[in-house]
Amino acid sequence: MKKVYTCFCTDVIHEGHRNIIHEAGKYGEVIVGVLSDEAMIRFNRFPTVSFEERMQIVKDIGEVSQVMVQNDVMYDRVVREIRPDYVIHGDNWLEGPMKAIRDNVASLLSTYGGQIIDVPYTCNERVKTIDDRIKAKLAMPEYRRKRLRQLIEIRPIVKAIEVHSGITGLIAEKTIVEHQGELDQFDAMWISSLCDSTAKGKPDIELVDMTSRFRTIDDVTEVTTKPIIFDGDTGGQTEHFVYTVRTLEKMGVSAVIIEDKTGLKKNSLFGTEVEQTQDSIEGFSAKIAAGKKAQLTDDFMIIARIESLILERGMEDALNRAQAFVSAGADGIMIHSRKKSPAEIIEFCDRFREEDKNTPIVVVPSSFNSITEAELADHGVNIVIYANQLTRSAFPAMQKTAEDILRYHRAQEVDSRLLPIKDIITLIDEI
Ligand code: SPV
Ligand code: MG
Repeated sequence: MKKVYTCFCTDVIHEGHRNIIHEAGKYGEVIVGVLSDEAMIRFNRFPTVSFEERMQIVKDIGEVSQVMVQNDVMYDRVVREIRPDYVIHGDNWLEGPMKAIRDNVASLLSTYGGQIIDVPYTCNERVKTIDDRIKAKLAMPEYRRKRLRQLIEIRPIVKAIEVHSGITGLIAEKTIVEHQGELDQFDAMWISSLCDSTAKGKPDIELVDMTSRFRTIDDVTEVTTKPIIFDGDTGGQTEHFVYTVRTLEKMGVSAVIIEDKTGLKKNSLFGTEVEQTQDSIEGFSAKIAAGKKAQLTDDFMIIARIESLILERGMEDALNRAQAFVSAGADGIMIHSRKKSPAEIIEFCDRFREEDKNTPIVVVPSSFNSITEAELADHGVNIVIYANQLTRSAFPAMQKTAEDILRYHRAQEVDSRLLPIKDIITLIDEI
């Protein structure tokens, strides 16, 4: 009997999957791989049911003779282990980032004469409705909120990108790339105070009020499913912060990061060039404790951001504060630096990890941008935030377009740099 292999990364079995199984059965014994959660997150979306349930729904299909775990998006291990005569898949992998997976399978099968079967991808209203429902579930506050904690458990390092609108949210949500045989995407979104303020043409001094910041969150949550880390600046008055915590939780935000500054907050990347006041350990610990007491779910995280390195108060001060803020109830520590070299961040992480193996560490490598995600993970970092790169890339592009239209008195010269009209009108999904 010939072996026919297919891999499923789905929470439900719909007619498209049944069609694949049916076609597979015509060629031999059907073996189905279920993609592990970790692999699924990298190239598809977060599962809405547990891995065990996903295994079970495949086992329950009568025509399936064997179910196995597929731990990687690429098929190397699977093909080595079972040497399938055929690998069957929907023909949607003939283009886009998934083509890399098909290429991987084709090259593996070619070594012993195995074959790929591409079946027409089932794309109809019924399948689309199922897909929309799964996305809608992922976007619901109770599912979205807990996902950051889940990702910290699963991912070697959680990657967040800055968003400040529906459209930047869509970029964070949908961008997936293939690079050197690996598929990857962002895990989470960062609602930066700098970029949220900049998008409104305002300075990053807590001038854009919370109600307006919540509107930005609304715009983002309307069109995305990924978890949100909110830049809460100083958290404001403790009496106000407790309300902010409740609202963020209600909106399905996973974490707020507040920084240990007080008075008029300026952006950290100014460092000591402007006057900035660091809060006392006692004052900031009390704010964290009040926030933790106010929160209603176990999912929500309050992350304490330490500004000692930014304000040149030294490593010992940063480490003391980290310990104190964790004792006060912080669910994570963000350590910031504006040095070009990552040395002080690495030292902090290594020394913090000597004492504390578990509390998540967050970093924002805007200045120390040479360090890779893998290096950060090696030093115990759990979350990396790309805090402003989308805004900084859009601004020069828009400015140049505006200048060139003025320069040439028409728009023809800029057109080749623009998103085609067809793409912009089809960019937004309709329900
Ligand atoms: C932000 O993105 O608003 C931040 C990070 O707080 S930084 O701008 O580096 O201070
Ligand atoms: Mg900020």
